[in-house]
Amino acid sequence: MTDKNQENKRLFFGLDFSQENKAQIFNWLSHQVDDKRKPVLQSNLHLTLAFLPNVSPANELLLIEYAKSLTFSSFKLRFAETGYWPNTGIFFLKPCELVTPLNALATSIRNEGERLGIYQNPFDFHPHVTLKRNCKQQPEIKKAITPFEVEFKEFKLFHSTRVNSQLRYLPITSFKLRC
Ligand code: 2AM
Repeated sequence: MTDKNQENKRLFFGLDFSQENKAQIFNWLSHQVDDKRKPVLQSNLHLTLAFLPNVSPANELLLIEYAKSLTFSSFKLRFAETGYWPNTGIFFLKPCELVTPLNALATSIRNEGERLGIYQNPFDFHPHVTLKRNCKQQPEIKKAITPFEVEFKEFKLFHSTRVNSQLRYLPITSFKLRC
C-alpha cells in the first residue's frame, strides 16, 4: 500500500482570506460579473506567494523549517481592482500596490524553492487572486467590487490536491508574520 504522506506533493505558499472576505468576493463575483465560466471554489480563494510543484517529503520539511525561520512583518493590502490575462484566460483581483513586505516574503520563498532545486519560476511575481480561469475574453463587470483592505498576519503552506475529484487547496501549516 502507498503511504500518501510519502508521495511528492504539489504545494504552494500563499495568503488566505477570512471566510467573511471570501464570501464578500464571491457574492460580488456571482452577482456583478457577467461571464459563462464558473468561478474557482469560494474556499480556494487565495493569493499565491510561491508555487512549488512535485515536492518530496524531505523538501517539504525543509520548506517548513525555512518558513518558520522568516521574520517578515505583517502588512495590509487593499483590493479594488481586477485584471485579465488573455494568454491564460485568468480573471483576477489584485492588490492596489505591490507592498514591500509582500514582495520580500514572496521573493525569499521563491528563492528558497529555487535553491532546493524544486522550481525556478520563469515569471516575475505578480500578486493576484484568481477568480476565474480559461475565460475567452475579459469578463464584463456590471459593478466594480467595493474596495476592501485586509491585514495579513500570517501566511500558509497549502497542498493542492483533489478531494472527491474536486481541486482543493488544503492548508498544511500556518506561519506568523511579526505584528
Ligand atoms: P494562480 O495563483 O494563478 O491561481 C496552486 O496550483 C496555485 O499555484 C494556484 O493558485 C496557481 O495559480 C498557482 N500556480 C499554478 N501553476 C503555477 C505556475 N506554473 N507558476 C506559478 N504559479 C502557479
